[in-house]
Amino acid sequence: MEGLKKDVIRHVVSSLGSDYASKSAYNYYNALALAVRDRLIDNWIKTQRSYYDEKAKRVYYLSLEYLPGKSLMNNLHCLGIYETARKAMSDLGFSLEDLAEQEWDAGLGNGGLGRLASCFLDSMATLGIPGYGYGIRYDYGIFHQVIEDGKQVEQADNWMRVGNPWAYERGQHLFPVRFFGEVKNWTDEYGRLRHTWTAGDTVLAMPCDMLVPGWDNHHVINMRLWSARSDVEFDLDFFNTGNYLGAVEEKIFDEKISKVLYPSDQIEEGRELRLKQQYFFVTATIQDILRRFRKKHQDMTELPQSVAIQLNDTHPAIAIAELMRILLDEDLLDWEVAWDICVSTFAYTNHTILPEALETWPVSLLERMLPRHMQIIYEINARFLREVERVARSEDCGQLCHRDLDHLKQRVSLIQERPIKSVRMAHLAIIGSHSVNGVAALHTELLKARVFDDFQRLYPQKINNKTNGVTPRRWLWSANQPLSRLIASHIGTGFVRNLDELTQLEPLAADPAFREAWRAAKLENKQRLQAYIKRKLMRELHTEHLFDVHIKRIHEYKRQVLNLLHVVTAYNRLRHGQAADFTPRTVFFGGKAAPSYFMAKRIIHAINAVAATVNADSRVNDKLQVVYLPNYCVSQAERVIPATELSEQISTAGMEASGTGNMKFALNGALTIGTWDGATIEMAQAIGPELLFIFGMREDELVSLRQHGYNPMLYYHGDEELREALDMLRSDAFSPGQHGLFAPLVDNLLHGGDRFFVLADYRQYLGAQQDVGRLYLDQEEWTRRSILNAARMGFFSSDRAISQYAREIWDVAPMAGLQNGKGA
Ligand code: CBF
Repeated sequence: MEGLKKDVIRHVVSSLGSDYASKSAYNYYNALALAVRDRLIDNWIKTQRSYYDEKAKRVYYLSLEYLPGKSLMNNLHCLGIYETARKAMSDLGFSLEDLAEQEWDAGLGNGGLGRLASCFLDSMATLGIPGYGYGIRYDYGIFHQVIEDGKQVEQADNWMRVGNPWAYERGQHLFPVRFFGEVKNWTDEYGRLRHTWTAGDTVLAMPCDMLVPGWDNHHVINMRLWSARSDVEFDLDFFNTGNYLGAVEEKIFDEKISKVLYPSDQIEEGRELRLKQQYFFVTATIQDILRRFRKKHQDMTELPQSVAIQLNDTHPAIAIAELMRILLDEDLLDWEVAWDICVSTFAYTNHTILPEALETWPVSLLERMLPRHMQIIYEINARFLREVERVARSEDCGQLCHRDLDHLKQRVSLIQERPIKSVRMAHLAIIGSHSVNGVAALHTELLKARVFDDFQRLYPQKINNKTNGVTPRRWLWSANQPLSRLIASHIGTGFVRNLDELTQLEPLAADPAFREAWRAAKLENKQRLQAYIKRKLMRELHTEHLFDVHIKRIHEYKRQVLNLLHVVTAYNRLRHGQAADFTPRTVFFGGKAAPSYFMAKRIIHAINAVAATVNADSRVNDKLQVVYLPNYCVSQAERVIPATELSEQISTAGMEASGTGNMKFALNGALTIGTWDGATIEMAQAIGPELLFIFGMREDELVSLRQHGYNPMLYYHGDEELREALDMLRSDAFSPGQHGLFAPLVDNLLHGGDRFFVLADYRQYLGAQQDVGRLYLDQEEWTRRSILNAARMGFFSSDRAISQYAREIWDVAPMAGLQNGKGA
């Protein structure tokens, strides 16, 4: 402890240039972070060296998004120095919790996809997999959300302003990134046509490394994020003519590439700068991977034995064309050889079946920005379509393909002709990878049967499932110390590394003393949340209420509106005196809407309007409260999830690829009210469906309902309570003086086809909520179920997911000496 104290003081003085006697929490947080980083870097160097020494096959995880959140507490726990740090900082006059508050939440992603990437890096580090995360160091992460007059207002997330004590910026290792220009053809000595791309513009990519430690194993992996740097500091012509601003203009223009994260989740905006970001990130990464590979290898055909590249969605899919370009134009390999290398190296994860999220790029844009890549894509397509024809004519594919060959070719082509001629990035990713995986069982089945059914027929082995998982280090141990300590006192700490050990809790569910202790831990978390809400929102929570939580991105398919209709109905019953048996509850909502997503923003507004009305109504507000949590982010989730009793996972069946919030809640003992969707299905199967509140129509039932003509008006006319709730929303009951403010929401349901079947599931949802309320009154039974939920969540660890990727896709093994959690 004395050593850590000394290091902290030294950093306050020599790294931060401050007086240690002036007790600034900000300085002490930074100094502590630097002292922790000192303790990581030796192991990081040893880890990286061991990969070379052992010629380990490496895994590169390419993701345009990460959501690491805050690092301090997690890193202290991984290093096993949490208690030491707590005491050391207390001796220096600080509470560790207060210092941790100083850290900026690193929000380099939109939601589930980015957070999954961060969980996966944590698991690779803990399992000793030689892994690297690659991404972009955005200067501005996901916007900061404030709620003003009930509406979402976006503010810039200037997280770099205060520096980042965790990162190493490596300004001496810059990689060139080229755009535009032209392609010249030439003939090599064997008479083969060759191509050289001379680019118009060049930007530089600078690596910023963030260290990701494993749990108690001395294994530290790297998350390398690229930051754009101009290759011209000043344009001297401008400078000499006295135009100082002109001189820096080009620099600013170049560095714009890594300025800001695109804040849309599952909606593609197709902006030129976004494509630039993708290629910038991809080419720097591929150059770095090949640089490392070439240190030990000359023969490029050995690449797939040494390197596995996982594409996190299609955002980095241009990497396939980029690797082909390098192998063809720089290494001068033949097409077939280069293509085999690519397909054996790449694997692709799909995270959504929503059509609006499947990326396409206009051919005209690609031809201009990346002319050589567009040529390569055309060539990949031509060869692929010839192969399709061959397979379709063969017996293997059966009559189905053959009969309809032209249509089949149009459907699977990399190029879509309408509405504008574009490249389908998912098709590029499928063709260029040896594995395509979905992220939950139902999602994968839908990929095979609907979204990529043609590809499933063409490549029956390619599409596979890897159900998502979450890291128990952050989402149980670090986020929920009261519960973790209780668990550890009964079954030891092995569960942090091997989540299956939680099954040992099962017999304890029958023990009244353990149940009481479990409830006490939950209450402690609820009180912690109560204090936080008081500080942030100046609101008093009732901790005896059922805490019912719906936090995630705001999206129509996630159906926050269905929850809102339940709230309005409960409000009506209470004020009409029809709810004598109502179980008091506080309903929490939280989440960001894409700034350009009109309907999602209006949903936020409606939730806040309903909240204002309900909370101000003294007839009901001791029984029903509604809280909107502004600026939902990783660190907020870490506070809210441990305090949650009811987890809302109510997306339209078939629409949520997996969900990972659902896993975090159950792991922390919340009961789930949910639909038969995403990984919630597998959770219900693992836990026992009777221990969750499952309701609503299943995916195939919805398909048939749609086919037979779904008419939302029938539900409206047939259900008095539903009609009352919708009419109130449409009128100005929640928006006094602003008649029709929420009419777009209601019209969308009644006259817009209710694409996500909110009305179809309303009545069943109400029934399930009634079951929830009833069960909550029986605290012993509620607690028993809560314990069993957590106890059966072992499968949903990201360690299990990563082990499956390693074995079944990447063919990599953990580093020797680390497999049993022993440090190398
Ligand atoms: O697979 C991780 C998550 O990705 C999404 O968030 C996404 O961005 N496509 C999905 O919506 C989630 O279902 C999924 O858990």
